[in-house]
Amino acid sequence: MALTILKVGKFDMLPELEAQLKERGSYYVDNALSESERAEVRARTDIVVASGGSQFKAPDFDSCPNLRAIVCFSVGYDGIDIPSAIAHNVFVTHTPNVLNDDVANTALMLLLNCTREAKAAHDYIERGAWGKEPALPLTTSIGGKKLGIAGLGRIGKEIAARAAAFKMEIGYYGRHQQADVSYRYFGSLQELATWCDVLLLAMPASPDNFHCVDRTILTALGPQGYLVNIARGSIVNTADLIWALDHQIIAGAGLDVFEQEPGVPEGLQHRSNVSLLPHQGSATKETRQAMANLVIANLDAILQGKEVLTPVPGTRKI
Ligand code: 8YV
Repeated sequence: MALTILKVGKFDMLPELEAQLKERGSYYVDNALSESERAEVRARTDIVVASGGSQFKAPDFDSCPNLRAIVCFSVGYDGIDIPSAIAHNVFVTHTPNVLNDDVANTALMLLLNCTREAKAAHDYIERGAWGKEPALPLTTSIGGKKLGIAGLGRIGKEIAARAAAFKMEIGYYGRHQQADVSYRYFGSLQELATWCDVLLLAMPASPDNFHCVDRTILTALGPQGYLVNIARGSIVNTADLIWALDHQIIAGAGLDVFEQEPGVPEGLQHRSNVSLLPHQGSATKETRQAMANLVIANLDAILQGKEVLTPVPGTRKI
């Protein structure tokens, strides 16, 4: 029987990955199907291809009784109901490590863009202001400043290494202190926010950290402090962030991720101290290709009965 492969969630599928999926089975896009087509296709779906923003919950598992695997074209899998996957003996794979460098580079790009107000400087040139209007206001140096990383995992460590090269002092918060890490540890997000000049979010999203960056944390970060988020929009209470920017509770922000993607609230836009990216962390040709290769390597391992390369922790390996 030919394989049925279903893309779930709105994300940009790499054409090379789509072509390789089509070589392995009949390929469907969930949100392009009518309700009746969707029910019919889901009833015979073997493989779901998902991404960081895809949602796949208990009723979705029920609608796909033949599902063997969910292969994620992303490191994040916060929209997937992992306990249901385990209960249904479904493989779930993701793409860790291959995107660490580009996501860490994006974090530093946002950090420099917002502290040095790169957008305002670019606009100044483009409107012909250089030499005509007063010079731009002086900006903020990151050298010697304290970077507080919330979530010192694979990506957080790459960010720390880069920030150390920019002469920043590093501290981190996570559930546990890491024995092999010499950076200063903080036992709570609030203590980290109080200590640091830049609060950088690099942890996976979970129900536990929904909106954990709120008025209290932003107030602790303070009027000289910057927030950088390359993790997930759900971690930050957006209304509180807009309030903090409106009232100079913090100095600025660099954001790659948002609560309702695609889309950025007006209240975050058109500010010289806020740098915005439309979820570009892993969006280079090289990294997306490496992610696609890992998706296919995992899928082929599943189809050949071999151990998967990068299972989501706790899920089926063979
Ligand atoms: C992209 C990401 O959103 O890997 C993740 O978790 O958020 C990003 O790499 C995306 O999943 C690529 O399709």
